[in-house]
Amino acid sequence: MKGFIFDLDGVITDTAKYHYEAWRNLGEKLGITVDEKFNEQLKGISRMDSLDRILALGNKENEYSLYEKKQLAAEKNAYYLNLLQGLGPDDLLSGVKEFLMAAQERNIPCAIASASKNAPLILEKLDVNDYFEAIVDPASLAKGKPHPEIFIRAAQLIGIEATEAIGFEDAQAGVDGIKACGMFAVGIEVDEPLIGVDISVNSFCDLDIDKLLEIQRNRHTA
Ligand code: G16
Ligand code: MG
Repeated sequence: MKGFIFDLDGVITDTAKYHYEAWRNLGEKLGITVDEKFNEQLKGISRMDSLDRILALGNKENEYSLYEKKQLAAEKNAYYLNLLQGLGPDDLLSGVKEFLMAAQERNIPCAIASASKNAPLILEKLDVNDYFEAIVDPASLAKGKPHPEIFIRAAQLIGIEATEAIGFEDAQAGVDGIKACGMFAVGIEVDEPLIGVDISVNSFCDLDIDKLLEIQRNRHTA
């Protein structure tokens, strides 16, 4: 048994840049500079936790009530959703569609393990819903990435052990979660190097599905 577990933002599509733009915009309003380097720490982190990190960056963590924070998070999400308006199948990252088709041909189940509450909407816009047997609902989780819960849940949903799955991530928090449950980690590295991955590539174009499965098999029996 095997299966593939994908992060969404930065792996299936480049919505990571829209998250960054939306947080930067909110940061400007609050007088907090969210730069590209700091943004790396927000990748894979839930909406409210990201907001908490930004407020802490500006030493403003005690300035807002929970109600106000929820409003700020909703404001960021509205800005983000606006940026997503034109999203379509052409926005799949290179090689993703071919990889998903190859998985389907081999009857390898695929699941989404994304911290994003917008994941179902994004998958629908990209027209790739049919390739996934399961999407973890991040609202159902006790802990976010880097905790492994989301990856363990994704494996359960497709009926395999975490150690049988291959996880794909672009963020350090996600890679840490994948490795914490003994899963094989493929890093999609664009800017920052990812620590602890089993394999790293720039895009799915660099991945041969059969070779990947062989490497994972050998790792297991080694
Ligand atoms: C993504 C992004 C994060 C974002 C989080 C929550 O996670 O990487 O930057 O804060 O989802 O997204 P939303 O506000 O849409 O619920 P992932 O796990 O897909 O990389
Ligand atoms: Mg990501």
